[in-house]
Amino acid sequence: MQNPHLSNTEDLRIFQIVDANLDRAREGLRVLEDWARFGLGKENCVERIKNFRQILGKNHLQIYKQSRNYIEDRCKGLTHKEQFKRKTPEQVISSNSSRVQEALRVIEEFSKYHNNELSKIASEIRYEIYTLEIELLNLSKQNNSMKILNENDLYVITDPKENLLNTIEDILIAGVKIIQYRFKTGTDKDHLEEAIKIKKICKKYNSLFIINDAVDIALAVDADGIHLGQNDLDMKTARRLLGHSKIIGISANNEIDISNALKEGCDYIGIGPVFETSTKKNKKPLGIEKIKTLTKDLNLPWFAIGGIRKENIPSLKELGINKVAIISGVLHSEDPKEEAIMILKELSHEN
Ligand code: TZP
Ligand code: MG
Repeated sequence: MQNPHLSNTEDLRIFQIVDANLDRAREGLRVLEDWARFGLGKENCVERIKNFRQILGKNHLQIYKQSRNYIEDRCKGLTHKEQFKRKTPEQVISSNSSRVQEALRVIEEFSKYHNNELSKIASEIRYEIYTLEIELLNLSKQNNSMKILNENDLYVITDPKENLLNTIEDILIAGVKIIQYRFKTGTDKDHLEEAIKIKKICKKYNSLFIINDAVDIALAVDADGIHLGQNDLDMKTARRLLGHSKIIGISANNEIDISNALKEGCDYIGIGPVFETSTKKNKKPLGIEKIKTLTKDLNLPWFAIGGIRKENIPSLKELGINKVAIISGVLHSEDPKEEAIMILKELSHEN
């Protein structure tokens, strides 16, 4: 433990550095832990962070704590203006992860010669924090998307039409917070270009931007998520490609589709068609009662879809179906903006 090459004052200075940085690392870890616990509800992350905190706590020896009072720290209380700029939980996660990483690096360097075990521990935890930071940021991003899905009842899906971009902007102005870009014909090149433009508009209105089917385009434009049908890429592959920051929605038509979607860890489900619809002519409508039965135990966001328009929303609401996904009922109405406003109003009525 003692290094014969260090004089007593040098010892104290080094112990003081280690002490300050153990405090720093433990405090930063506590911030990350509380976000993982209260912000994200991710038990696995909480346990990992707690474990790091405890290891550092156990290695926070008395000699370090006692060194605190010997040499005055003239920089105590100094702050940096960047500290006051942090607004979002993501910024807090990033800055506190850096704080922990930096503190651990300092511990690693300064304890190498008098406490090699602590130096190694600091190095190991530092590497783990790099991974954890990305995980927490991804989970936070997904959390934000889930919040929008949970809090909004109207999900509008696009269909090719003239002036699509203007229509989307009108719908967003009306207050729609979830847009899915859906295309069944055309070239990837055109879709990519259009997706970039739609994403930009969605961001402007703080709305969720989801892409139908095309995982490659979702990745290319950094969309918020993907929506997959039963014949598209499977959930597991999509998750592997997209990671945990994106949301994945699944189309379901029956009990088996729903139970598979849940098992595979989808984030929301679109269930239908409820009513007859020219957008999906080959699918037999399920009817409201069947939708109600299929969804009775669901506790993730789900949207009824198929043939829904302003006029039939009250019949859905009567049975407690409050979240809907619509294509033609908005996109191909005479005035999509006005229609979206009225549908939102209809959905918000207490029944
Ligand atoms: N999935 C089930 S029904 C449907 C999809 C994509 C079509 C919905 O379109 P519309 O025009 O709202 O009936
Ligand atoms: Mg599909």
